[in-house]
Parts: sequence; C-alpha cells; structure tokens
Amino acid sequence: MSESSHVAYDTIIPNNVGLASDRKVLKALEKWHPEFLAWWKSMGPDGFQESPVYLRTAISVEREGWAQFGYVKMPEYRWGILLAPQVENRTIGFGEYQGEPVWQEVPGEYRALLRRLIVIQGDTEPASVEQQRFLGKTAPSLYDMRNAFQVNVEEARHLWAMVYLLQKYFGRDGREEAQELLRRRSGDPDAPRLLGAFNEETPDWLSFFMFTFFTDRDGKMQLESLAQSGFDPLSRTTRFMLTEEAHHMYVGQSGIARVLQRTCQVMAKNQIDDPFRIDEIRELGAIDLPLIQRKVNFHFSVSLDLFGSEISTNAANFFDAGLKGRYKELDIDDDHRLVDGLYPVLKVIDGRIQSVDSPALPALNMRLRDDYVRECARGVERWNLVMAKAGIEFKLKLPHVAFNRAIGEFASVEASPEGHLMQQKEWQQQHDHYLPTTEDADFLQSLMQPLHQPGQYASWIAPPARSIDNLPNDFEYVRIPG
Ligand code: BYC
Repeated sequence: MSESSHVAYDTIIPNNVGLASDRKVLKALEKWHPEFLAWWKSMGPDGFQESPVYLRTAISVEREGWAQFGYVKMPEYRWGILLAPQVENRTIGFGEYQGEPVWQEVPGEYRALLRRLIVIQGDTEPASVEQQRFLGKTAPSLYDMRNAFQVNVEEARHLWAMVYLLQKYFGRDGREEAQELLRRRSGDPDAPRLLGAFNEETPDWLSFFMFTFFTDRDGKMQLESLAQSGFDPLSRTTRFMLTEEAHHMYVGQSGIARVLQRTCQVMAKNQIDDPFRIDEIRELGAIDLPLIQRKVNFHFSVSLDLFGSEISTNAANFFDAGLKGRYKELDIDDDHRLVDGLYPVLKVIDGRIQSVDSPALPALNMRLRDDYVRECARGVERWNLVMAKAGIEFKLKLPHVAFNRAIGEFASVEASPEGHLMQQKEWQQQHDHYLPTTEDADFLQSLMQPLHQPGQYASWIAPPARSIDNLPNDFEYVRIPG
C-alpha cells in the first residue's frame, strides 16, 4: 500500500466538496499529493521548511473559517479545496447562453476551451512559487519573510483549486494536465511555464513587491473574469481564491510604499532634495526613486502582456461560450452579448498610435487590460502621496501601454514610456534609462542582506504601518532555529 493512501483526506485537506466520499478524486489525489509535496520541497521556499511560520490557513469558506492564524511548518500547511457557496438558481450572465442555468458539469462542446483556461490559470500558481523560492534567504525582516511564505502557500492552494477541477471534471486528460502542472518549471528552456511573465526571475525583494502589485493584480482581473463563468465550479472556486488574492496585492502596494517612505526619510535626513543624486542615496543604503520608476516600467509592461492580444478570437470564444466574462460583468449596463457593440482599441496606424472603434467581442482582452490599467494607476497615485508628504518632487508614472511589449499590437514596435514610437537604434540608446540595468540589479542584490531578528528591518524599507493579526511588530513571525 502506498504511503499516500494513509492520508486522512477529510481532516488533512480542508474542503467543502465532499472529498471523503468522492472516490474518483481521492484516487487521483492520492497519486498527485505526494508529487505535489515533492515539488513543494524541491521548488518551494528554499530553506525554512522546518521553521514554524505564523500563517493563516483557510479551513472553511465561512467568515470565521477562512483566516485561521497559527504557527505551521510549511510542508504541513493544510492546502484545502474550498469553493464559495453555491448561489441558488444562478444563471449564465453573458454570451450565447445568457439566462440559462449555469452548468454543474463541463459542457461537452467547450471541454477543450475550458480545460485550456483552467490549465493556464493553474500554471501561473506554482510558477510564482518557483520564482520566489530564494527570497526567504534575504528577507528584510521576519514580517516580510512571513508575508512571502503566506503568498507562497496560498498560490500553492490556488494550484490545488485548479487541480481539483481538472481531476474532478476532466477525466484522464485532466489528471495528465494536473501532473504537467508539476512538471513545467519557471524559466526552464525545455519545459517553461505557459505565460511570459512567469518565466522571469524574482531575484530581490523590490521585484517581489512589484510582482505582487502588478502581476498578482493581473491574477485578480483574470480571476474576477473567471468568477463570472457559466461553469459553476470554476466560478465558485475563483470567487474564493479572490479573498486570498487581496492580501497578495496588499503586500505589493504596502511593500513599495514602505520602500518609498524609507528613501524619502533618508533623503530628508541628509538634506538631499534632488532624487537624481543617486550615488549619495545609494551610499546611504536606500533605493533611489529613478530605479523604482524603472522597475515600475518593467513589471507593468511585462504584466500587460498577460492580457493577450488586444484583438483575440480566443477571448471572443470564451465570452460567447459563457466561460469567461468581463470584469464586474453583472454591473455593466449592456446586452451582455456584444453582438453589435464597439470598443476603442489602440492600434499602430501610419506610424502613429491611434484609437479605433472595433467590434467589442474580439476586443475583450483590451477591455480587461483597460480595467487593469485604471486600477494600477490608482495604486501609483497612492505611492505618490508618500513623496508629496515628504516634500520631494518626484512622481512615479505608469509607462504607456505600447512600451516594452512582447504580445499584441505593440510587440513589433518600440515606444518610449510616454508612448512615442521610436526607431530600434534610439530604443537601444534609451533602453538603460527606461528599464532596470545590470548595475541596478547588482545594487539591489547588494542590499539584500537578511534580517532575522524580530522587530528589525533592513535599511532600505520602513517598518509596516500595521502588523499581521494585530500582533506587535517585533513578533517572531518565523521561528528560525538559532
Ligand atoms: N505569454 O488570443 P491571444 C495569476 C498565447 S495571473 C505567452 O492573444 P488569449 C497569478 C495564448 O495562450 C492570471 N503566451 O490571447 C498572478 C494563445 O496561445 P494558443 C492567469 C501568451 O488566449 C500572480 C496565443 O498566445 N490567468 O493568476 O485571448 C501569481 C494567442 O493568444 C501570452 C489567466 O490568464 C503571454 N503573455 O488570452 C500567481 C486566465 N498571452 O491558445 C498567479 C486564463 C497570450 O494559441 N487565461 N499568449 O496556444 C486566459 O484567459 C487567456 O489564456 C490569456 C490569453 C488572457 C492568458
């Protein structure tokens, strides 16, 4: 008998899907679970696997159950399968089947489309854990280390969520896809993760905060769209994932704000008004604001690629079939069919970027990207308050959507952060002003010295304004054996 068959699935895996009596899924999980644990141990956080971490675990979807705090060793984390409560008499909100009851089983004709969506979503989750695996070693505080581990275990739970759907609803090919999710590796040239941004490195904490702000926010937008799905199990599982996603974006938003705050404090203390006195600011152990702008340029543009092409028949098919809706679909005041609708799409025409009214249905990726850009812009405005409060004249800006793109309309052109089209040669010359350089990366690496004493924070980041679970800031969030 295999070791895994002793796992008491109903107690070890919090779930509200009746796992204990679902023989088919249990059998699939008994094979997958040990493979998952082997993946976690080899590709999850490097080191600290035996350290108790003060984590929140979702054990049920009810208010008192979804955020239980306590010390856990990460490999013993209770990854659960939790679906938001079923909405009675829910109907499909958009597309060809609008108004019909939602599907509890996979509609045969859309099986491949739906599986593809679930696999892409599922692939991003372990990818981000792999990207972040070395961060623990250079954590600027125990508080930050704990937050990164929290993000990691929850992304792994999101992998479980997609694996459950594959194993429960897609038979043999679903089980195979579930295994493939553990086989691909972020950045591996032979078996890369499916989407570009998930093959980039997250080598330092500034990158991590940028990732959780920009890339996790793509996650939020995509999950919101999948939460509209007519395939009810997908809708329910993504709705619950969104509750966890909010904290990940908070880690990014507040992380960058704390970096900015520290830079401003260091500048003020040393009477430096000019944010471009970079050498001096770096000498003082803070991160200069122009470098932060270059990081914004990079992470925003790479995350925009995750929305696919502006004009996409895939997106139109997903919508028509009732599988993936728009952001806040039910709040939108239109026919939810988009048969005749138009949407303004940015295109390169006659060497200029122009807005062209295009059929709305194939323009759904563009629309979701616009929703995303608006949200990012609000976050950047909040960051700018930190500089304004400190009296430092410097504003972070989102680059133009045409800047540094690898997917879609702007993949074949070069554009400045202001959105001016450029010749290759000029782009090459300006590249290092726009995007992080190797020197920037080396400087960031030089700052990445671990601080493992409770209550201590690295020189380049301010302590958080509020702690986790109302604990004191010098709480021992991760117990590291001495
Ligand atoms: N890299 O019609 P197109 C998250 C492929 S993040 C590489 O333009 P479509 C998270 C595309 O797959 C959210 N390939 O785009 C965040 C297609 O290939 P096939 C993840 C790309 O299909 C942080 C071809 O190009 N969830 O949760 O309309 C931490 C033509 O595609 C890329 C989802 O994305 C790229 N960037 O839209 C942890 C939701 N972009 O089919 C987690 C599910 C496109 O021709 N996925 N391609 O072989 C989708 O809705 C869509 O697949 C996409 C692409 C929005 C990604």
